[in-house]
Amino acid sequence: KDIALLGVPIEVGASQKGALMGPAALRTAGIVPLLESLDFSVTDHGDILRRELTFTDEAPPPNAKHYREIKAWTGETAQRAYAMAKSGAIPVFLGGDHSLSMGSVSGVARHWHAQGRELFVLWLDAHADYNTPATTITGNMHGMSGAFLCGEPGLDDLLPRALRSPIAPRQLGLLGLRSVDRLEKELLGQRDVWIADMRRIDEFGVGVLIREFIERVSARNGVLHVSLDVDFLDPVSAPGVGTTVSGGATYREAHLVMEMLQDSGLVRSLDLVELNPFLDNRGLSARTVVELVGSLFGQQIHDRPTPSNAVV
Ligand code: DIR
Ligand code: MN
Ligand code: MN
Ligand code: MN
Repeated sequence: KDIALLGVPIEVGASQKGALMGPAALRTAGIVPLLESLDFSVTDHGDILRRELTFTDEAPPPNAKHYREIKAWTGETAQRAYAMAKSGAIPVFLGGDHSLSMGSVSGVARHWHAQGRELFVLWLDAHADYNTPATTITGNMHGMSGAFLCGEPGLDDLLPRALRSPIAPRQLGLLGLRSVDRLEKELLGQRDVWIADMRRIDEFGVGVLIREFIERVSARNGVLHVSLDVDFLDPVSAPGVGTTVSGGATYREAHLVMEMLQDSGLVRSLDLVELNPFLDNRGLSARTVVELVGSLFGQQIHDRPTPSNAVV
């Protein structure tokens, strides 16, 4: 059981500065000893360094702020993600804003594609992050990651073809939504993305919904990448994020999601993104996220036997 950690301190994908401190806060909150206590062998690869990135000087597409910088991060992150996944470890990406997932998911998807396995992506987020340069209001690229990964047009040169491995919209699941832009909603409505917004969570409960998504993955013998945006959580449990939206997942709902994902045995990689320690309350959000990581990787309140049939 190997876990490989990589810090990706990118912050220009979001409007607020400070997410570059996320990896340090997650380490301070004890992510390494926690994973070791769960019997993982953890290799911390440190952070990608901005000064080691290669910047191009092409003309950026319209409505994509800091395109050239994000392109540099995405290329490096995708290569590192591919190598980490290929090594057999579970890659965990410490963000950094959500634009980092354009690289992390591309890299792990390329690995699983080469193995003949479909990679599903569970996006835990208040936002859909399904904007393109044609639908975005803000131009912030952390709001475009999901659309990019599904091959939507507008950011076609962000990653060289050899490093790209788009997923089909039906391989993407969005859980926790409560803030979607008008044109973004229109685009999503035309795609086969699995969506459980807060309304569905309120009505059916998060357990029923996560089981539904897990069944979609196992029905295709897929594997799963989890992309956790801190704003998935209600700001009461996690105020340290640039775009808080009230009415989010409770502390216990989030843990149940993680516990059920662990039971599924499908999770092969993870992003922890948008943590902004500068906006936080004495490390509360970093500690909450690290506790969720514990549930995702096997920490139990009361030791249950390994479920004989994980999904039912
Ligand atoms: C908004 C907010 N939909 C945008 N997005 C995100 O800027 O595209 N906020 N991801 O965290
Ligand atoms: Mn996000
Ligand atoms: Mn968000
Ligand atoms: Mn975001």
